[in-house]
Amino acid sequence: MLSKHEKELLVIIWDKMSLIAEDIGSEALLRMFTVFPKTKTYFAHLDISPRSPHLLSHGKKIVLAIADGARNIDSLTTTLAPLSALHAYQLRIDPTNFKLLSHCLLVTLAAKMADEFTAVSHAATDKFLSAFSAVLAEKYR
Ligand code: ZNH
Repeated sequence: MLSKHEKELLVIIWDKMSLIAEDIGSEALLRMFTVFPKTKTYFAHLDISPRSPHLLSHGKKIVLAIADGARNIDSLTTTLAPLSALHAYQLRIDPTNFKLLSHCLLVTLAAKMADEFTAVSHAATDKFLSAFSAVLAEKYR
């Protein structure tokens, strides 16, 4: 589904984003909470106000998990198995939410990367986040 070129591009993009993981992740989360307020219900136990330590640390975890996925794109199912189980059995996140966060991640990348976020990068990232979300949602079946 993803070409060799796209896979290489994704590793480059997410390695770069890993360097500013707190910024990218927290911005994507804030966008999600603002545009889709129901998503906040999962984080009632955390302080998710802008730049709060929880928001930054959680944002960082998300970006690093995605970067890890990009580096292991041909074995996403095994790489993400623990994360998938966590979201399905423990956190019980309704899988429709994965699409919402993916969308907000795309918007965040577009805003941060500006001209560097080419149509090719956009398409590759969109496909990758869909695949990532599908794996996260796998355990619900
Ligand atoms: Zn999630 C957690 C990732 C989506 C909700 N996450 C988490 C973590 C990670 C993640 C890495 C950590 C883990 C540990 O610690 O071990 N996510 C992720 C990703 C994604 C996601 C990558 C996509 C792409 N999530 C999601 C969504 C939601 C969520 C959509 C909702 C809305 N998570 C969550 C929660 C948690 C998590 C709630 C827990 C937090 C705390 O800290 O408590």
